Amino acid sequence: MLTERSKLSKKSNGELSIKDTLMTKIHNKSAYVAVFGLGRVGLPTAVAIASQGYRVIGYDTNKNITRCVSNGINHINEKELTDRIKKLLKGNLFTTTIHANNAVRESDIVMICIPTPVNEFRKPVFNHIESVCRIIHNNLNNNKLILLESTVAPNTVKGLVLPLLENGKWKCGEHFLLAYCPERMIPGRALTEFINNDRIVGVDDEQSASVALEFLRQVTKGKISVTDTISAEITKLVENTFRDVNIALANEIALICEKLGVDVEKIFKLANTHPRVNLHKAGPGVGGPCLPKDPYLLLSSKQQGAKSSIIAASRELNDYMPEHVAELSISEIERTGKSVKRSKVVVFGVAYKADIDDSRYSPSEKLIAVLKNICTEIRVFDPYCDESFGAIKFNTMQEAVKDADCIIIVTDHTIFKNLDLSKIKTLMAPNPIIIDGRRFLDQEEVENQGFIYKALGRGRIING
Ligand code: SAJ
Repeated sequence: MLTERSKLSKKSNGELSIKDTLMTKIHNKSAYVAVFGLGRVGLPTAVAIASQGYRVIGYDTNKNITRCVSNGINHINEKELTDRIKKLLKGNLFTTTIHANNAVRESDIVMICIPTPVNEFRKPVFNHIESVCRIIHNNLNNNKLILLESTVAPNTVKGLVLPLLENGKWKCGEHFLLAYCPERMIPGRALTEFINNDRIVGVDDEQSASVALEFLRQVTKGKISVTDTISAEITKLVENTFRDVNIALANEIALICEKLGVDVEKIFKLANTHPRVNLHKAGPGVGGPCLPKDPYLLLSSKQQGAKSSIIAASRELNDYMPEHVAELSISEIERTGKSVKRSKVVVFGVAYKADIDDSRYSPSEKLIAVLKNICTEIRVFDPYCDESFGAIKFNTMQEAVKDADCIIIVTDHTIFKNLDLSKIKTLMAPNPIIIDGRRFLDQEEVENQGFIYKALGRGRIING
């Protein structure tokens, strides 16, 4: 056991090496952990680590979030999180601060869980990371392990984080250790996924490797693969780009199927019987804080002159999907002979995916923006989200559909799978339309109830 002092290596002046100092603190759980960013990644991360017996201090630039969390109020709709936060606050294992300097000074391990957006030109914005690195540099009062969890453009650790942390004063390996361990948790199951998922750790020196690995082993249960920092950065981006490109493929096939009068779902089911084919799902677009942005972080390293077209084309296609859903809706309204301008359209779902309250970069945002230019009254119904993207928000489905001409199912919330069609029909205006962005409903059943029905990726079925 490394905790035995006899086995600890000492520097020439008799002090313990940075590696052994941190290893000891990690083993006996006396290491204090600061988590920068208490969002959908940082908060579950802080809670998961504090639950393992480490003292965690959370910091967020948004003072409102810090205040809520310190009062046990969870701003994230995650199972278990609220109860755990209250318990940890009570047990003094988790505290928050509005003073970034203190958070660094009081900690042995600093975890960075902050956003890494792209700008209007789809280039990475580094100010958040730069600012945290400067704060750490200015408050490096003892040996620390710095763990970057945020998704970043290739070479951010070596080219930006490391120089900012050292900045002529400190040395990695001597005063601090540095590792990149991108998060892999899916919103909605963040706590469980933090603990159980396999992880990648990027490190460029042996000491950082040993200490980061040891810490992660203490707080997670999945398999950990160690590599260099740039490989870890690219791997993280590739994971989300893989998903985005595959969704784009599914969407492109859906558009083709619509034109050919077949059902994309049927085609995918047949194709997926091949042992090496596993198609993603076509839908009304790709949202969330990661997939719409991460492919651009990967492309931002294209200065090297690598030829690339699939990734950008996939992004464009996925970005086009909400527009396509708007086009489907408008053409169905026109077919009824109604005035599109005067039609009342209800968007079902503003969350970017099923059964969560997160509406960041949701396809509904663009869909509503397009429809608002054409129709006078756009309504939204989403029991999970407060957001309305400028449309009129209704709290019940009954109110939302009253006298409406068209419903558009955008989010794949489970509740939209089992709609009470006969009731909805009685509430809506004559010749009601349902545009099904998720192919949730059975065409025959919907049409038998007296609706006009159009599903994304499902042409007028002519061949069974
Ligand atoms: N979507 C489709 N078709 C599909 C799958 C998803 O249209 O077949 C849409 C969803 O409706 C949603 C969007 O894609 O709008 C993104 O959803 P998602 O579940 O693919 O991704 P996120 O952003 O919630 O989480 C992803 C995850 N990455 C991967 O699965 C590779 C998660 O593990 C990461 O931690 C997260 O990004 C992140 O933070 O990077």
